[in-house]
Amino acid sequence: MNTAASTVRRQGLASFVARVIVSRVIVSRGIVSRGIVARVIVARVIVALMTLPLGLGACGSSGPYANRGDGDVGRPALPSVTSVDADVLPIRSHFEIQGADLTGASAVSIGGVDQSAITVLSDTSVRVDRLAGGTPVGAQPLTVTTPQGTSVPIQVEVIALAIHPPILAHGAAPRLMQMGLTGGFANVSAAMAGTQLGVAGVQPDQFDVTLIPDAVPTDMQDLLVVSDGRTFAPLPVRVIHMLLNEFDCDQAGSDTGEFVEISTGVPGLQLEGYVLVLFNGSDDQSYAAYDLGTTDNDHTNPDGLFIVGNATLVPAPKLGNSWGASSLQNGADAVALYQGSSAAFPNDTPITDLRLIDAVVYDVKDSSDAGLLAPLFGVGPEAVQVNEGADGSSSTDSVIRTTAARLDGRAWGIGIPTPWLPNKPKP
Ligand SMILES: [Ca+2]
Ligand SMILES: [Ca+2]
Ligand SMILES: [Ca+2]
Repeated sequence: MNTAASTVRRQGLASFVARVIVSRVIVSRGIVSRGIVARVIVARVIVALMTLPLGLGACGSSGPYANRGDGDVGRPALPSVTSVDADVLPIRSHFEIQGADLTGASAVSIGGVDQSAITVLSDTSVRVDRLAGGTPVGAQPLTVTTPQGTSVPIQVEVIALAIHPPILAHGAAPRLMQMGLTGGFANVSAAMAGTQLGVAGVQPDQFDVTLIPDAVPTDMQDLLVVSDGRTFAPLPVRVIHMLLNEFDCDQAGSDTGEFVEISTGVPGLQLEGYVLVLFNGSDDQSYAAYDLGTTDNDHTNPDGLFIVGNATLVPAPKLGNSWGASSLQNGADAVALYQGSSAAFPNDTPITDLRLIDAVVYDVKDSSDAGLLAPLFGVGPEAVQVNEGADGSSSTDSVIRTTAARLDGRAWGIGIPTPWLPNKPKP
């Protein structure tokens, strides 16, 4: 036997002898009968003989076979839960449960709903990777189950926190709405990827984030909310850099190859909550608006691209996002991408930068239109109008994005039309 095991065995024997002495003192003072003590001693001798050859186990202070007291020597310990690492648990959020004897945890139940996405981190910690959608809101019991049994429940607070739009483009100002939050929102702060977000319009059941700045990295990011000192568990949301990527307003004869291409960098996205608006340079008011991602059929393609354009394009635009021949005016006009819906842009809506995500002002050999440029780009160096005929062939050329700069008229050049495909500069 190695030294450690030998030491453990000596400690076990010493503990046993000490307990026998204590028992005899108890008997000598008439606290319990000699018969009871004899039975206890015999039982402990049996336990000692069963456990001592293993060297360990009976004397450990933690783990599934912890010594939880004289009567529990060698018996597997039930899991126990003490806390979670957030005050409020939004549906779809992730968080950790702290407790003891959690090794081998096979299930977490919250409000009676089994949480299928869990990870056992240690004997004292289990992570819920995604709070299940069907979990009821309000104060709910939480238990952890291991092969040894189920913990005594603790109470946690579950809320449903909706974000609109559900996908956060740089430049968007989403609204967060909650259901089931005790006391409602108050004194709210919000952060993402180390960036503190502006907050406005705080009401008990909703508040607005004023802007998702371009500095927030794209991809899945944890939204962290604190309301009245209560910390919400991190809620993953998708951040994208959504841009107008290419457009083609002019073709030979009747224009039947018109399109506006939007890039997101992510395949399979439904761009719910965003709208493409066409503005007429003659009066600087809207003449059409197209909701993006309004049906299940509307998703970005494998290149992360989305098209609004002539119904005859191949591949065709998605349902509801197509138009007839000669519908995209040839300039000077503008195309702009907003957070919102077409309901906010009935025909002849004045041009605006409210909830503006990206825009381009263009022409085919027309003079610049300050009435379009200034509201969209201001009067700085970004206020540049692009000419589809700059290379002399507007009927066969398109205008393509050449840098990732959002809301910058200098980010465009002449290309070969590539609807639904990565852009191709003109050689
Ligand atoms: Ca046209
Ligand atoms: Ca063209
Ligand atoms: Ca393209």
